[in-house]
Amino acid sequence: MRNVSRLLPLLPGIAMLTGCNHATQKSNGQNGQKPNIIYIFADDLGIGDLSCYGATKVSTPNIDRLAGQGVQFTNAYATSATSTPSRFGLLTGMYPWRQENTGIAPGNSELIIDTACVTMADMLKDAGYATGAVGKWHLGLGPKGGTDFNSQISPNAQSIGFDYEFIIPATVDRVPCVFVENGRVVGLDPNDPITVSYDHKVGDWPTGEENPELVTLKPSQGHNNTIINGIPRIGWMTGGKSALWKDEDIADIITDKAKNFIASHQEDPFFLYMGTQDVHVPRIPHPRFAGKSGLGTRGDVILQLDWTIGEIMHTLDSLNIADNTILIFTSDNGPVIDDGYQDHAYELLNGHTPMGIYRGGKYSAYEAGTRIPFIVRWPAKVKPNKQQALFSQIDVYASLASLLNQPLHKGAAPDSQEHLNVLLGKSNTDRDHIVQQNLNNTLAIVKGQWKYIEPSDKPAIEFWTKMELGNDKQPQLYDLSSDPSEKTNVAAQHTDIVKELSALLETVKEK
Ligand code: NG6
Ligand code: CA
Repeated sequence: MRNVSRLLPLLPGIAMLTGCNHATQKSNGQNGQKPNIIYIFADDLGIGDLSCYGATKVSTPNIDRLAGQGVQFTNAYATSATSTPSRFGLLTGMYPWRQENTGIAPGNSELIIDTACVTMADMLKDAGYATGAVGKWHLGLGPKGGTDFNSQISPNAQSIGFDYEFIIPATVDRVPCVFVENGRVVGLDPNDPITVSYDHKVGDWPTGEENPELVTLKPSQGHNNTIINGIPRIGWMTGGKSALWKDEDIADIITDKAKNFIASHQEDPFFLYMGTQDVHVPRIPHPRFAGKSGLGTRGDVILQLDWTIGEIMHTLDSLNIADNTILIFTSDNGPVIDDGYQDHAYELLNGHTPMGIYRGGKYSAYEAGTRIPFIVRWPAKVKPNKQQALFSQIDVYASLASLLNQPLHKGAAPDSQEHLNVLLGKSNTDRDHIVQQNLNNTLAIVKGQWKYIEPSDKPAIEFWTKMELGNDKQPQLYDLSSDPSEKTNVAAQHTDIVKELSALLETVKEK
């Protein structure tokens, strides 16, 4: 077994951490009764976007059925208010703000998870699982200096514990608009190589900035670089024409890949990590869903997402493996209405409230930034239940390791705590405290009824979306029990609590 200990690059003021030890041994046999595990990250889905969480303007019957058969959390959090860090936190069990370069990744970013790290996928592989990553990735690919999409891309998801990979490299609004399967761009013609840049135009494909007349979906913010399928994206690309995805087919394609992975591993215990592109911008529903929600394309892709979950559930049913499959459905961060395209999402909301009663949204340190829908279904072992305990996605890693009696490797998953009984709805004990992060790495800590947001001199409002980021030069304290919408900062009235929580946050940072 390799035993690599390394120092991670650190943010100023954050103490040194021991790194991860890499798992190389696959444990043998005894897989008989181990449950399959499927973890589905929806993208930018809000706690108010699902009918099982109270939405009335949009209906999500499949996800509602999942919730009705499982444990439905109301106080569960993502680690971060954007995608890359949330995904990093889940898979490494380490708070992303401990490592530099975990912010929103460009489409040509290097793989940001050190291949020496024992990820949750490594841990499950060690426990005898077949592991697959399908859909949105957004953790970078390839070595430092940028991804070369024209040859075998390494490192990739397979370098951090996944046997199989079929991924969207970054986000659907970022180039390159191609799928990568086991390190290769799918459908790439070697005579038409891909070039990608995030700092200057490459090639001669039209851009939103130069050729706005060619655009079928206009940007509202940013999103004015290379036009692919009529949609101007973030970043420039040229080449790889035969490999370009069709936006309206993405849900069908990744759902198919996920179903195939499940079917081909029905005899093994398997771990499927799936990231949907829904409901991130650009929101391009398949014609079957277009116009069906009455709430514009944001609503339509919620229907599409619900269909995807239904397909996964039907697949499990038809293979007769639903009973012993743990199916977790959640979101990587909170919702945003206009995230950069003129899709009329605001005008068409029609009273729909993606944030529920919560303040802020995607990017924000306020509750709607990280308080997400979180549903766990395991029919064989778990009774349907509502779960009000405080829970964080950071704890999924250690909790699943405990379920499988997999000891954590030294240095692995340093922030992940075992809360298996909470995950499975068998206990409702709150985590002592949880920490979340906004776009600017401002940290907030929730403990009991209190939420403290550390002072920050970063902007109060996100430049493009006008989202309240929760940054304030003064400390903020909210009593979530009486003020879940964080309307009144009571820091001045409870200086003792502010002191206690800021000190606690410092100890977490220094851990
Ligand atoms: C922002 C993009 C936004 C989205 C986000 C990442 C602009 C103006 N905004 O910078 O559209 O892509 O990054 O979203 O470019 S995430 O859910 O993947 O974190
Ligand atoms: Ca997201």
